[in-house]
Order: sequence, then structure tokens, then C-alpha cells
Amino acid sequence: MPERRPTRSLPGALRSLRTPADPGFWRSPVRGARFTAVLGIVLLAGLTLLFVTGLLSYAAYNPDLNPVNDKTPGKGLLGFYLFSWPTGPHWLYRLTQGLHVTIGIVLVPVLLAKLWSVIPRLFALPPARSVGHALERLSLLLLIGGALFQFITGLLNIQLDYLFPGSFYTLHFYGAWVFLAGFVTHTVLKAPQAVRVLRNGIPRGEPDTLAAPDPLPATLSRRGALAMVGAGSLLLLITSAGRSFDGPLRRIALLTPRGGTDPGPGPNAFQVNKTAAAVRITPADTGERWRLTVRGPAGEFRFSRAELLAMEQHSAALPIACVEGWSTSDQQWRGVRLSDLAALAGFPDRPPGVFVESLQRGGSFRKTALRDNQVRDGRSLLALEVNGAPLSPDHGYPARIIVPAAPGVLNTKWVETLTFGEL
Ligand SMILES: Nc1nc2c(c(=O)[nH]1)N[C@H]1C(S)=C(S)[C@@H](COP(=O)(O)O)O[C@H]1N2
Ligand SMILES: [Mo]
Repeated sequence: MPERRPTRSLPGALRSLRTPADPGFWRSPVRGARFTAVLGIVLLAGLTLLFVTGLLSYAAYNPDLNPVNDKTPGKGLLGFYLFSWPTGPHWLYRLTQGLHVTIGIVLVPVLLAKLWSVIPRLFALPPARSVGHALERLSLLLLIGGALFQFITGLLNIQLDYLFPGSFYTLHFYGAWVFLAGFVTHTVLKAPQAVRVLRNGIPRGEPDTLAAPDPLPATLSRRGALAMVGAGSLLLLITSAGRSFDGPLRRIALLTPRGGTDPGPGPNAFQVNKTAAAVRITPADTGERWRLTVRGPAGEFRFSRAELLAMEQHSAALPIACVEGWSTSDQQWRGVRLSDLAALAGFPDRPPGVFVESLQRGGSFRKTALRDNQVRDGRSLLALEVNGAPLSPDHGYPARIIVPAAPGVLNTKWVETLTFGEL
């Protein structure tokens, strides 16, 4: 007969008096150093990629060009890495942001399992055994608080379509750096230990301090529990990644906006972010009365849609790739080159950046600033047509911006004014 541990024989009433600070309170046989180490290493790789793609996403929408792109106050030193986002390859933002959002969703079960695996530690007493231990626990506050904050704001933003109008970037930007401080500290302190446990196991004679001292009988092995976490992540991957692809993959992307259904037939049948009706743009605004204003050192010019169509037309096959992670396949856009309009405005040689204003009166994203390298790219258009037909009202009729490799937010719809050189 196996020896019964004394704690096992505690009467039920007494056992229920245990507090979470008592190691015997936590009884799942799944907790243990190996289980935590596997999840920790997965998170180390995944969260690193998440952080890097997040920084790239921030750089991609030209936050330092004009406050209309980003109002994050005093980002100061934290903006040290910003660079001018390239225009090629044309699917660049589709890739980086698709990865960012998809990794974020797929890591949710891993993050939750990891937090669950170490939860007894959260209640351990005394709260700090030494100054070092106190600092370590403080860094956990940044790590766990930062990670939960980032996951929650990110998920709400992609699922609920801009829950935090205007403030999401600021929240998510500062949250990322708070999270990073905890993440780096925690990695330095814990990663060597996790690698050691995974390589060599726990040294003989040493206790597994993450395992329950008084476990309940197992109903699931540790390996089985890890497999369940993996299956959860896989399910999320299958039901979310598809919104970056057309066809059958988009149809099974049931859990995210812009997934689940095919865009349908017709030249303008691809995903719409905000409809014209949603931002109260009426046919009267975009009809015969509409004029495009182009401004620059050469003066101010106004063009009707017919006049724009009479200019030299160029084509570009480019996707729409939203910050929320969804994207479309390449669409065939046709219209006037931004660099040709810059030449008209008085910049015949080296076009500068451009300030774009939509006729949309309220809400975010009605004004944007594009950088000179974006204006110079021959594929950057003031598009008038898509896939062989005039733009539909929802895709920005009478004219919209389309720029290679740029985030969807910079592809302003229902354009009214282009001011070259003054950002
Ligand atoms: N005027 C205006 N332009 C806009 C927006 C907007 O809200 N208003 N949304 C932007 C965003 S966030 C994206 S992702 C793309 C989506 O373009 P689509 O609706 O044609 O797919 O338009 C961009 N252009
Ligand atoms: Mo977007």
C-alpha cells in the first residue's frame, strides 16, 4: 500500500480552511516546473515576435510625420527607432500586421495557461523574502499587468472595431513599453532556469517548487494538458488567420471581423472598413459638385472627376491591409499618380510628402499624412477605379488614396484635398 501523506488525511472541513497562501490549497497535478517551462519558452518566442511586429506596425503609419497620424504625446525617446516605412514589397504591412494580430490571438491560450501554472506563486507569503525577490515580484506586476492590458486592448480593438477612438494607439503604445520592461526582466531571471529544466529535468533531490505538494489524482497528464493548450491555439489560428486570405480560408475565419464570408462577386466586392453611410457621406457630396483640390507652391487647383480621368492613368495591383489584421488580396487600382499631382502642384522633380483630407466631416482617419517616399512610388495613386469599374461609394468614390505596403488607415477614402509639401 502506498504511504498516505499526512495532509491527505486532513478532514474536509479543515482542508477547506486553507488559504491560497498555503501551498496545499493548490492541488492540480498538472502544475510543475516542466509544464511552466514549456509554456514560458513558447511565450518567449511568441511575445518577442509580437512586440517586434507591433513596433513595426507603429512605424508603418508615419506617427512622427503629423499629429493627424498619431497624437501619442511625448513619445520622446520611445520613438527612437522610427524610420521611414518602405513601399516594397507591396504586401509588407499585410504580412507584418497579419502576423501581429494572428500571433496575438493564437497566444491567448498559452498566456492563460502560463498564468494559471504559476498562480500559487502570486499568493505566496511572505510577499518578499529579500530586496531581490521584491524587485522580481515588482517586475511581475509590469509583466502580467502589461501583458493583460495589451491583449485586452488589442483584442477589443480588432473585435469591436475601434472601441477606443483616437486613444487606442496611445494606450497600446505605452502599454507595450511597460510590458517590455517586465518581459525583459523576467526573461533574464527565468529563461536560463526554463531551458535547464527542459534540457536536464529537475536535478535529483531538488523539489519541484511549482508542483502541488498535495496533488489530487490526475485526470489528465501534463502532456495532455499541453496538448489541450496547443489545440486551443490551433483552433484560434484556423478561425482567425483566414481573414488575411481570400477564398476558403476566409470562410473558415469565423471568429474575426472581415472573415467568415466571401466578399461576393463584382469588381468592388472586397472587404469594406467603414461604409459611406457609416460616416454620413451622401451621394450629393460625391456627385457632380465634387472637386478635388490640389495645393502646392504652384498654386491651388481644382479638378472634377472627369478632368482627373482625362489625365494619364496608371494601374497598380495592391491590397488593403488593416491595422486590425485583416487584408484583401491585390486589387487592380487605376487612377492618377500622386507624383504626377505633385508635379502639377509645383514639385516636378522630387515630390515631397502630402497631407490628405477627406470630405468626411467627423470621426478618425479622415486626414492623413504620407511621406515623400510614398508619394514618389509610381504605384501610389489617387485611385478612381478598381478592378475595371468606378470605385463604389463604400470604397471611396469619387477618389481614394492607395499606397503600396502601407497600413489601410493611410489609404484615405473620399479624398477632397491634397496639399503637397506642407505636413
Ligand atoms: N475617409 C476615410 N478613409 C479611410 C477610413 C475612414 O474611416 N475614413 N478608414 C481607413 C481604414 S482604417 C482602412 S483599413 C481602409 C479600408 O478601405 P476599404 O473600406 O476600401 O477596404 O480605408 C481607410 N480609409
Ligand atoms: Mo484599418
